Amino acid sequence: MKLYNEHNPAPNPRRVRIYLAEKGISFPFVHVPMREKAHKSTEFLTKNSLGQVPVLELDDGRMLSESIAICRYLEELHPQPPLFGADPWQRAQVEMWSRRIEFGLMSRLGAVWINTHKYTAHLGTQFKDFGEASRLRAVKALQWLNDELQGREYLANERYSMADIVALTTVDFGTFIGVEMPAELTHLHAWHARVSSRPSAAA
Ligand SMILES: N[C@@H](CCC(=O)N[C@@H](CS)C(=O)NCC(=O)O)C(=O)O
Repeated sequence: MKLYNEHNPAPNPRRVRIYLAEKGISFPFVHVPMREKAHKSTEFLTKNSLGQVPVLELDDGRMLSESIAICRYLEELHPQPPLFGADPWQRAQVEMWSRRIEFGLMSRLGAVWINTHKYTAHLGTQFKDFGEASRLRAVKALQWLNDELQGREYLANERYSMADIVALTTVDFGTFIGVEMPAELTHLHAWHARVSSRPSAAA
């Protein structure tokens, strides 16, 4: 197996790297330099027609895209320790939280990134009003997350899971693009410090 990867601050490949570090799994990474548009090359588009990283290549040549799908596949091969929940209820909780973070926060941050950031200005028309409205919604999502984290150490099942990986990479990407966690969101900051202190967070 090998993973087509991009370095930080790209949040989606980082999800897989953190997952691998938590599991103690390693296999080769192939760097796909996005600044050089390697992810949009004809060759890379045969691996993922969306031109996005990460992509997992199996030993028989099959390709798997989508960071969470990649981690779910690896979870089937390496079930311990469980990062997607240990029973039907726990698995549903991890799914619920991962989807809430992706749809409620990551999609808003993506809109801020594409529509307001100087690094993406060359990609096409930026709809600044939409980007700024998305920034407000992203901050509201952070406030909601802070409230949800009151009295809890982790997002799902009172244990570290894929949902925390998705949230950590998303929150850190927000900071990179200028949507920081407001200082008064103390539960969110405490959770962030907790998950960032794990060695895997350096991935
Ligand atoms: N939902 C996908 C998102 C993948 C994605 O958007 N990756 C970014 C890098 S972090 C990318 O390749 N962006 C280039 C593009 O969308 O054209 C996943 O979870 O893997």
